[in-house]
Amino acid sequence: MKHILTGLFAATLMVTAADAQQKLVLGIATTTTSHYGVGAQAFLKTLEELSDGAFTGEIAPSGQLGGERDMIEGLQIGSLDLVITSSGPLGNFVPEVYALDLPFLFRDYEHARATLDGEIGEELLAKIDENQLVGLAWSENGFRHVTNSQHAVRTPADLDGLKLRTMENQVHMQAFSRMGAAPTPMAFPELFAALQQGVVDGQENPVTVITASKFWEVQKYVSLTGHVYSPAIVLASPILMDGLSEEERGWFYEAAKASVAATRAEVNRLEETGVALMRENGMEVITDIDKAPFAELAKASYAVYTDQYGTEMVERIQAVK
Ligand code: EAX
Repeated sequence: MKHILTGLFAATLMVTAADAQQKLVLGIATTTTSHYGVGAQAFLKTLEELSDGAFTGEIAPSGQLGGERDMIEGLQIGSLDLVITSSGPLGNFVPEVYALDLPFLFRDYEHARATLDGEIGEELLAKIDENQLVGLAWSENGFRHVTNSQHAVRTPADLDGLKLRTMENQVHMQAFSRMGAAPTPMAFPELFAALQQGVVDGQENPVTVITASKFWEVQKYVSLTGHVYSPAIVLASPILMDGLSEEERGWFYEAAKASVAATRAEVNRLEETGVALMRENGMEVITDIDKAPFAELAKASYAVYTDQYGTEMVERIQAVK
């Protein structure tokens, strides 16, 4: 089904590419009303306005075109035009990006946004552009928290033996095995069913994703561990971008900026309202977490990045005010 759909979209693109008007497809793993959905709508609306209707687009939500790793591959082969994705699977394509996935690195949203909007963010976008992808702008998923169906998690000992779905990300897997869980990497579109069927006991995601995906239907406990900041990114297909004029490319970068602003505003809103929403839907929210013992164990995962690239980037990120 996935492949038939991708084929269909590719065929549509081939027809419309010859016309003056290009219809684009933008994929997201979450729903149309999620923070990415809001960002995707802002992207397409801004692009349509700037281009006077020459570029229009539609959103392929909820992993219809596959998981985030599949969609990134789709950009590289040109079966998909645009993706808003977490950085989760991106390190598999551009290992330098793992620097952003290190647990307990960013102090707060301000620190993360300043880093991504500054020279470090620019440098990493340039690295992405060297790997058959176009990084238009860093966006946001949010600080991630652990949810599960078994018991309240307050300490690393409470993670012991929990089968916990992680993203397909070496840093995250390493961090969770050090913290005591049994990490099971899995693409996001498979996650809800895996939780429902008890294939895994828990998962970790920001409030944005927990609420958009209604994880309260399959998870009782949420612990506000905030163990890692989860960047997102607006990515474009190099095959699409290479065929554009400089002016047109500029519109895509402008649209990405508008998308990031809309997504961050939605993250802010959900950070304020999300906990109440989770409680209203029956989740037990554990807020009094001592993060120090988690951080101490999780730090071992830094080696996934630093063994290859050293500690300089980590120190530069820590130094961002
Ligand atoms: O990007 O895979 C994940 O857990 C991501 O956080 C989610 O799909 C949003």
